[in-house]
Amino acid sequence: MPARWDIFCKVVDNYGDAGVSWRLARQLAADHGLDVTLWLDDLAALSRIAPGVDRNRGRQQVAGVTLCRWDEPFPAVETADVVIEAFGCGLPAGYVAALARRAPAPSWFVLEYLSAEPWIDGAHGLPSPHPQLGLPRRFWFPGFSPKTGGLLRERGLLAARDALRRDAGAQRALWTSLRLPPATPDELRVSLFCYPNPALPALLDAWADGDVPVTCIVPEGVAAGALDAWSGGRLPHPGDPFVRGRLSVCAIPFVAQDDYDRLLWLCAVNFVRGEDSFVRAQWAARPFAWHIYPQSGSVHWRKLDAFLDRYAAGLDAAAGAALRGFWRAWNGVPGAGPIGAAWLDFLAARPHLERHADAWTTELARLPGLAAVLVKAGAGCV
Ligand code: TRH
Repeated sequence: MPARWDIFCKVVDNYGDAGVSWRLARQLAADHGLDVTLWLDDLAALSRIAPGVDRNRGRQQVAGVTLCRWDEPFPAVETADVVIEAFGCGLPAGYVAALARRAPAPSWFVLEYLSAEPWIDGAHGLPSPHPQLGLPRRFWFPGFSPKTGGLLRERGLLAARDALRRDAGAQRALWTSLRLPPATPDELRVSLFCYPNPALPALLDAWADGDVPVTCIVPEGVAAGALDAWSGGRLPHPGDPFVRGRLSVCAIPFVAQDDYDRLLWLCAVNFVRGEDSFVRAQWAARPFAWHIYPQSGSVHWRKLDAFLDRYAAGLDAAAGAALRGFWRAWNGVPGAGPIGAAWLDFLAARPHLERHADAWTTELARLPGLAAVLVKAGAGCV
């Protein structure tokens, strides 16, 4: 009998909470043959990025995972051998009481948010016993060093990426399915996924007025307010791009996670945000820009710099400065220069950034993936 795993997740906002939990659940089932149930309190976001999911069904089987809506009062269910509490969402009281009756005690992990800050190395794996019942529980911090819990990476992911990059027919099929023309050799194809961003209009201007033709692919609804205003009410829709100067803005519907990966693999520059798309851009190994999730007190700027410090460490000084300047302008960091000029520097540094993206991904891929390490820990092997 495969071990039983339960993942609990509450959607705070957007797609990342559901997206990370779903990716982890699918990987545990597909790559490790585990019996996984994902308890999610809201299926709406997931149903947009996992088309097999019916947002109105309380219990369903999708991609080898049992997906259950986390309703309250929570039913009396059999507890699992390994329990993941995603992003410190807490567990239903009755479930915790049932866990306390289990012998031997289950493995219980609190999966935390991703950060590149150095303190993560020391915090990963620390015990965090349940305050009232003393049940053993440990922190699991994803991260970029061998001392952290790693990053989600499916088995065969990079081989699948490379195969798509060699397969012109499969590339055409993807573009056609998104109602996009195939990429031309002279254009720069960028994907755009960001939060509302005051820097966007000036970046669009820079693309429209630039020397290089840019095709900007944006999932419907993303930056819609800014795009509507910038295009004078001609918000693009799938199959109906908006063109100004050298820029075509092409909308696509939200796609399944695996297709989103493919999109990133085929674009020359990827704009990503939050946590999961940020990681996927790194597996795509192309130059990218991260719009970090804004937090109160601007602590996110510290996190942005922590990642930049790690990521830019192996870059030559000029390319590193271009990357830093562009990311800081894109994230509205005080003191950053205008985005248009920062974009030109980023573009000029592109050959360096491309080589570096490849080297960075190769290094990251030497580390075991998050699910693989978690499986060992869940079995008491770490
Ligand atoms: O949507 P996000 O901003 O999600 C989050 C949440 O805000 C969360 O509260 C926060 O804690 C976390 O970020 C850091 O960005 P993210 O993390 O990139 O998640 C987006 C998910 O949507 C990711 O799994 C990729 C997926 N996706 C698709 O599958 N298809 C698409 O077309 C697009 C645009 C995204």
